[in-house]
Amino acid sequence: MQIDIHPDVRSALSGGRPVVALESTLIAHGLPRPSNREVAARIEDRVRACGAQPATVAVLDGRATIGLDDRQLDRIGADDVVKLSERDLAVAAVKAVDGATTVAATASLASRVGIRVFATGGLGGVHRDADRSWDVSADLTTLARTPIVVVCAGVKSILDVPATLEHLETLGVPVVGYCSERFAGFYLADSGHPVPWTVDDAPEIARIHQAQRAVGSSAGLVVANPLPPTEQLDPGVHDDALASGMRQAAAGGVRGAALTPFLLDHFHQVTGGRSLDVNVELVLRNVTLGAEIAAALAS
Ligand code: PSU
Ligand code: MN
Repeated sequence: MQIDIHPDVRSALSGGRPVVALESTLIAHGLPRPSNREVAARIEDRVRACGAQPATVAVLDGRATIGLDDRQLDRIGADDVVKLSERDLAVAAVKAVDGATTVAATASLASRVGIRVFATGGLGGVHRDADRSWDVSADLTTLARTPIVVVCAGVKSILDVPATLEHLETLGVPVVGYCSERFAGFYLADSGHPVPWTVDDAPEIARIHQAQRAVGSSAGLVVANPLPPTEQLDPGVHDDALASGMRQAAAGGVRGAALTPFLLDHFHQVTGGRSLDVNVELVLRNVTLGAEIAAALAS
């Protein structure tokens, strides 16, 4: 697959300066239009304000693109963009389509060009009905063989969180909580589950990433960065929105790749936009930490 690297990203990488990869599925399918485009800009601006180079990843005309200019961000924020996981990249290349990359596809492409830190909202994971649907996000299997730090607010609360944590353990992907003993619950500060390890600062995370290489691991590192309780979605509102969203998805036969965008949109509607504010806030916090980790790795 042809990989185009934005000149600013290329010079940051060759100069050993901090770079933070960002995913485009979050923009294209995780946030409502048209505010998604403005949020994409805010996320990139935050990375720059923290002294790092943003590298939003997408597929444009079938070419993997690492670092997007304004017009390319417009294309990702528009209507007719498909959702590409890692397995779709080769097909998308041959069909020369525009596509937004998931955590799996973004991590894979970013790592391939030497980016070591990636910040996003929530990872994909094991869905609640996975015992019947087999719906387990490729985000997990990709992270098992992709040496990149992924800063997230845990996994989407629509998933089976304990099953996802178990699966990450099986796959050999370490999970650390940033300044917290609790695994972040995406819209909520606490998913209700503990993390195996707690880390206190960005340099420690950078050292763990390096130590993984030293012990011969090619796995990623999940850094769960919980919202402070004051910033989270009201837990009661959250649980009601989740229950009604799951019912509607089941009734409408929504499943597979369409389920995440459907449920996120449902949350945005039933919370009157509050979930969107929380979603944006948690991504901004994650990219801030991502920039600190990238700086620690660069120094
Ligand atoms: N979390 C969000 N919004 C999103 C996603 C995660 O808050 O849009 C996306 C990510 O791109 C993640 C993908 O990789 O959902 C997982 O999709 P699936 O469950 O179909 O693998
Ligand atoms: Mn899935």
